[in-house]
Amino acid sequence: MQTQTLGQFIIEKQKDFPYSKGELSRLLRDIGIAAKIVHREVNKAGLVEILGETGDINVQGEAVKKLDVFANNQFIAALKAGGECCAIASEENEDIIPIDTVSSKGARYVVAFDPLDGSSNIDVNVSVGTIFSIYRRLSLSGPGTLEDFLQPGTELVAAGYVIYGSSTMLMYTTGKGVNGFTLDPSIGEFCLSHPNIKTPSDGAIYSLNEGNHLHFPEGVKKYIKYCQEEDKATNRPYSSRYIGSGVADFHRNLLKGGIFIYPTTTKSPKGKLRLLYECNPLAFIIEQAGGKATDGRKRILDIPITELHQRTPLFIGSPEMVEKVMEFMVKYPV
Ligand code: P6P
Repeated sequence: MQTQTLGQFIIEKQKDFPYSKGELSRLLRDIGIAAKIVHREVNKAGLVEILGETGDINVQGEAVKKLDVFANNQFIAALKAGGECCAIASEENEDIIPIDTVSSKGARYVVAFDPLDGSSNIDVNVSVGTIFSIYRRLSLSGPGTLEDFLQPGTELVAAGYVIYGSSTMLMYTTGKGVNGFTLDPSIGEFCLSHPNIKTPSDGAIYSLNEGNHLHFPEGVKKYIKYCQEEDKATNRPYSSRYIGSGVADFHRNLLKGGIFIYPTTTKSPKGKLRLLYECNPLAFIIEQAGGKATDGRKRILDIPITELHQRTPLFIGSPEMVEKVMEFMVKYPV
């Protein structure tokens, strides 16, 4: 059977949005184009002078990798050229990037993205990813504004990620399930490979950086101990799997079942991961796949967002695992 390309799929699903004039479809197309260009560069990173650091420090206080800059520029360029969004927010940029071109007149969407999540792993050939979110603008006309991005995750129109790994995959949702596409470099197309993904309700993989154990909340420490206990009836002990590249850890757990936790730590008293760029889009995806995402107490998508680079603790994955760790967080509240 002829596999369906991302473009064909987007057009076919456009009928799910009766009032759509195709803008969202074209926006997803633009993201797919940038992902192919970044794929090409990531896959030859070891061969050309694009590894290593630029010597700059980004707004997150992290060393900027050359591929971070390349990916950031590609997504910004593709979104500007496509004319379907009126502003961009990138994790690599301090402020939003308003778009006020002739082609973006009347654009109804804004896009937030983390251009290359996990980029500290690039130089050691570990999978990295792009995470993107699409919101309807709130401002009425002209270039988009900061307020267009300060919307809770429940207002997301679409979200997705690209994982540049053993193969390059693009996964996304528009609120009607999650579908995955694998890039076939021989034809330069993302082809439907994982239709209507549902994450296992329970799992046997837990992912977190146990180097921070000393400063974890008590509930997280108790949950880790629970994961390590012998109990055949509940498939314990679980396996500890932590790549340190959030998209890669998330993707594995989405498909196999599992839980990813980045709690508060001393170094990150509000959590390390960003609500707008990482947690909301992944939370939208996991919920659409039947999973759960909380900050240890409340649903990620309900968290009010008051600043662009706001951080939050993240507990995300198989619903039964998230519910279990939340029991420990309630029982041991400090
Ligand atoms: P740590 C990468 O910098 C990232 O934002 C996520 O991709 C990843 O899950 C996390 O940080 C790793 O953080 O503190 O464990 O190195």
